Amino acid sequence: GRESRRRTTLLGIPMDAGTSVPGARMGPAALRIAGLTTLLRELGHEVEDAGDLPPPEHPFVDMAPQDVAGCRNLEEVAGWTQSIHDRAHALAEQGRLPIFLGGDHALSMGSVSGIARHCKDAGRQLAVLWIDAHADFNTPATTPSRNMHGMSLAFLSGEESLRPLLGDRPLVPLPPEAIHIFGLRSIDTEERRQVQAHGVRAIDMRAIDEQGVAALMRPLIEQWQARDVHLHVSLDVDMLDPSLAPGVGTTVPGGATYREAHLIMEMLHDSGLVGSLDIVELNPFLDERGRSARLLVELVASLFGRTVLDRPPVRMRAF
Ligand code: 5AB
Ligand code: MN
Ligand code: MN
Ligand code: MN
Repeated sequence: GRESRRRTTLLGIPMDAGTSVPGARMGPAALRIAGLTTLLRELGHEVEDAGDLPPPEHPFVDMAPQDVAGCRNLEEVAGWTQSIHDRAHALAEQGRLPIFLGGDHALSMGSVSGIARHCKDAGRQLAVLWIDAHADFNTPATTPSRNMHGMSLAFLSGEESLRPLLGDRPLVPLPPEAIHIFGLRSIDTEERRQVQAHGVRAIDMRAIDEQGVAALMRPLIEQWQARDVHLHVSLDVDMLDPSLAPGVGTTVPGGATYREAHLIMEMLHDSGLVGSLDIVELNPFLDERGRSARLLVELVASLFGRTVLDRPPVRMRAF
């Protein structure tokens, strides 16, 4: 059986300051309406719903003027980053499994940095699986859009120009080997240089087409298990094909199929390594009759142990 009960906390992050298309602020409500809490409880997990994080104060951000110009809604994003970071760090310290309900992908600057800080304190290695059509590795100098949801991974990798977003909180930068992008199919020219220069691993859609999800996920999971990492999964809805999940601002054709997406989640569940999760970029204002929200909730079910048939028990561990 899979009675492994996780102590989860849902935290809504109703932000869309990281984008130029509003609507992702409605994401947490849509995920709740689609039945996320009930479903996790039905799977046997403890669920605490911490509600939505309130919109933060806008702090002063001590960033170089030429970089400020590249960042839309800079102070707002910095405020969110700092308050999300504090909550993420606290939840990790309490041994909870936080599920961050976005909200746009800029929220991961706060969630992952907070988790990274806790992992460092606790002497755990952190690995991040960035499931996304995009690399989110732009900087204020390279961004074609000024949208900060396209910069989160660069920030988390220690990009200096973005460092002021966290104010005086300590930043624990992720080493390149801690990051895997999965599902990549849209990358900007300068961004691609950055990803390659940093040595961040990316599994693109062509690799998924040629080798399949299972063959690509297996070695990653084995490598993470060997190091007993805390795995943070950052799920950007746009990794899915837009025909399945139209409720996103940045659709890119050629995304994951329904079964590919579920298989990723099922394998991650069986790994027993997942310690925190972001569900980001859902824009209910652009959705069709709640389809995208419902699909996401189904995917979370697979990530938290729903199976078609019984399978042998899997290894589980505490936070
Ligand atoms: B998302 C683009 N690279 O920087 C940019 O949805 C798109 O969090 C970023 O992955 C997409 O504006 C950000 C063109
Ligand atoms: Mn993203
Ligand atoms: Mn700590
Ligand atoms: Mn994306």
